[in-house]
Amino acid sequence: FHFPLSQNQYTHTHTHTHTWGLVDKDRSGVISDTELQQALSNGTWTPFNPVTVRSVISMFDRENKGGVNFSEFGGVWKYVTDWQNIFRNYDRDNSGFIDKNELKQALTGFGYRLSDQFYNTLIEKFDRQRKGQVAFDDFVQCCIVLQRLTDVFRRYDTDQDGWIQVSYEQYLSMVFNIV
Ligand SMILES: [Ca+2]
Ligand SMILES: [Ca+2]
Ligand SMILES: [Ca+2]
Repeated sequence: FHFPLSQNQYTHTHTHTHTWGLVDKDRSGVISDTELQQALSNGTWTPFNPVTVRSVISMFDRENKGGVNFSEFGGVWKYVTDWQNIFRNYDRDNSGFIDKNELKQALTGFGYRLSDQFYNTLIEKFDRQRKGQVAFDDFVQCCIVLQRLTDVFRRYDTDQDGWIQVSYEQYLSMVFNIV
């Protein structure tokens, strides 16, 4: 299973002084969700998905301060840039959106084995703009959620046969790990 990105890869990154100065608008020393959201573009005129912003910030925010400091921001920026490259790579027709077939190629490339029917479900769930395909921010959110759910599943699927049997309380714990 080869998922391309995990937050651990980004703990040691070089700093991005220039970008930092532009993004930390109120010069508080912490980049908030709103500041990061304003700095990011999904390639359309709609605001960047706030849920994706929250997911990314919380991945790098080590002290639970609701934002990232200068050194953590280096990781955030590299993470987003890497996703942009992946997105461009799989957006084969350069439409600025990932359609179902492109999503299939991307996720298959990451090691997921999912049915055609499930790709419809994914598009339906993450396509905020109702275009039948996903923009950059929604694509990233889709991948983050899939990875999170898969990680939890795999923790229970100790024999790795793709099946788990869980009790009611185990189920609740699983869900609590995710929500
Ligand atoms: Ca700030
Ligand atoms: Ca496309
Ligand atoms: Ca199993």
